[in-house]
Amino acid sequence: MSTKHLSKGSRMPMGNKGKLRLFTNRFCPYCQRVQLVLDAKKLQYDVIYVNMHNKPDWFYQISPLGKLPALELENGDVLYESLIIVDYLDEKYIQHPLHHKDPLKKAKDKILIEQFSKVVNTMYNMLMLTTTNDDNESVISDGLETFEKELNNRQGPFYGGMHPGMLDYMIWPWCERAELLKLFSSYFRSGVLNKNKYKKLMEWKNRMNEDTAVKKTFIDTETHIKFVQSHRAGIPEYDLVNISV
Ligand SMILES: N[C@@H](CCC(=O)N[C@@H](CS)C(=O)NCC(=O)O)C(=O)O
Repeated sequence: MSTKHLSKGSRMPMGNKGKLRLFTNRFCPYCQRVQLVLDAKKLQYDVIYVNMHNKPDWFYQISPLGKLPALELENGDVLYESLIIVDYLDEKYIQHPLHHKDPLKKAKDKILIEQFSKVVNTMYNMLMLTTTNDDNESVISDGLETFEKELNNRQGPFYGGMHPGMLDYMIWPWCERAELLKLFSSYFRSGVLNKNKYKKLMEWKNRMNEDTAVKKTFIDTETHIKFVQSHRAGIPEYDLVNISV
C-alpha cells in the first residue's frame, strides 16, 4: 500500500478482494469525513492516496468524475459523495452507530449538516480561492452561532450525546481548520473567533481533539497553513504529512 499520493504515470494499486478500499487525499476535508466514520466504526480498510492536482489516468476507472473520496466496497462496487458514503457505512455496519436511532433526531441532524455546507463553501472560497465577498465573514459567524446554540440545547458535550456522532464527525474537518481563518481574514484576527463567545464550541473542540478517530486523521494548523500556501501557489504539496500504515 502506497503512503504517498499517487500521480499520473503511477500504476493502479492491486485491490485486496473482500476489503474496503478508500481513495482519498490527506488534505481533502470530504475524504476526512469518510475516514473519521470508518475509524469511529472500527472498520478495516485499505487506503490509496491520490494526487488531485495530477490525477493518475487509472483513477477515472475507479471514480468516473475524478472526485474524491471514493470508497470501493468488498464486492468491487464504488461509492462517491462523502455524505452518501457515510450514511451507507452507518446503515451497513451496525457496530458503533453514529446516526440517532430516532428518525426525527436523525433528520434534524441531517438538516444541520446541510446548513453547514454554507460554511464549507465559504471556507473554501476564503482559504483556497481567496475570493473576497462581504458575506463570507457573516456566513461563518452565523454558522458558529447556530452550532453554539445547538450544543447548549443538547444533553451531552457532543452533538451525538456522550460520544461524537455523525453530526460531530461531519463538521469536524472544517473545525480542525478554523484557526486558518484568523490568518487569512482580518475580521477573524480581530477576535470574532473569540473563545468566550463560543464557549461550548471551544469545549467541544477540545474534547473532539481527544477522540481516537479524530486523532488518526488530525493535521496541525501549521501543516494546514503550509498546504494552503502551496495550493495557492499552484503546486499543492500533498505529501507534507508522514503517513504511518
Ligand atoms: N460533494 C463531494 C465533494 C468532494 C470534492 O469536492 N472533492 C474534491 C477534493 S477535496 C475533488 O474531488 N476535487 C477534484 C475535482 O473536482 O476534480 C463530497 O462530499 O464528496
